[in-house]
Amino acid sequence: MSNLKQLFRISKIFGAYYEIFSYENGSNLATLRGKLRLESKKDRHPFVVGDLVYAIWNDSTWIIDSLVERKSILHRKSSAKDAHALCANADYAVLIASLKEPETKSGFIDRFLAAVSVSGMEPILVFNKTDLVSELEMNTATSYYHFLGYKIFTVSIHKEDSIQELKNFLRGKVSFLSGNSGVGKSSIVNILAESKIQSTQEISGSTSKGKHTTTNSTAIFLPDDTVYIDSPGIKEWGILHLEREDLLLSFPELSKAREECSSEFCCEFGENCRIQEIFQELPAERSKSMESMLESLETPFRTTRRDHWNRSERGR
Ligand SMILES: Nc1nc2c(ncn2[C@@H]2O[C@H](COP(=O)(O)OP(=O)(O)OP(=O)(O)O)[C@@H](O)[C@H]2O)c(=O)[nH]1
Ligand SMILES: [Mg+2]
Repeated sequence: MSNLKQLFRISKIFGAYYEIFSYENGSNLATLRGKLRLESKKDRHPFVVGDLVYAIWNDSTWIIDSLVERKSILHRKSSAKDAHALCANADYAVLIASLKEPETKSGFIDRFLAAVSVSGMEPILVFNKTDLVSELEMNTATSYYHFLGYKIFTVSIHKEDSIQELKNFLRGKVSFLSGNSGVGKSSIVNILAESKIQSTQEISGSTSKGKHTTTNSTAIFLPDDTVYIDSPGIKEWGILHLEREDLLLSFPELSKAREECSSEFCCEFGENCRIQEIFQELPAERSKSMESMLESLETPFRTTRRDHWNRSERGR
């Protein structure tokens, strides 16, 4: 094997080890070069799944030498700690949602869309488990997002045609699949990849929630340059890495109003504020969702009822 640098994509991360893949060299384990290891001590997450890196074959191992500039990166941030990078260089950030078992709340969808709006990825909404709800319920849940212009798929793992349509759309692209635990991310990836690569597990009967079956993000490569990245279920999508303006602009209804702002776009809801006027006209769910996101920015680290409960439990 030559000592030349070869380009790979990071497909999985296990502590200090990286699984890297290229169509030419297949899947390999790699470690970081000393210099990068030192840098990684400062930054807990120097690399993320989806990153493109150069690696060198040295002494029977692949050593990651450098990172290629990212064209997109998706984060979430729920606490004072660093924002958590979820995936880099994906073309599509695909939210897998379901209306039942478990229910993906519209507030979660809006937080996902806000985070994606600053990521450089295109958001795609996939409503799974159509077999569990009526057509009317599904249309009610999706119609407003359709109206806003988002790309939407309604699918079920029990309806092959629906997944085929999604597959055609994702062909040749890098797609990061995300969503609550149990919505069917791994089940869909297995059908898309035509292989039972990812483990799946039944929803808990008592809570209708998933069991966090997938614990590590994994990129799956198809021969036609299509890449699917399956990821662990997320409970809450923290948006604390966003600015107030990013949040407001993430709503297409409000970003349109920007052109009509009489003064500089200040986002302070001043006198004659066009954004403020449009805010009043939003459907109840949407304005509740935006208010909740703005409130998280203002009181980012407030204790939740659960924190309070945990502390009093510990105190006993
Ligand atoms: N009825 C129905 N069940 C589905 C559908 N898609 C997935 N499921 C079931 O939902 C359960 C959870 O699916 P998974 O694919 O493990 O969910 P996941 O999103 O990967 O969950 P985590 O890895 O925990 O984040 C499994 O029992 C699947 O068989 C669907 O379209 N309809
Ligand atoms: Mg899974």
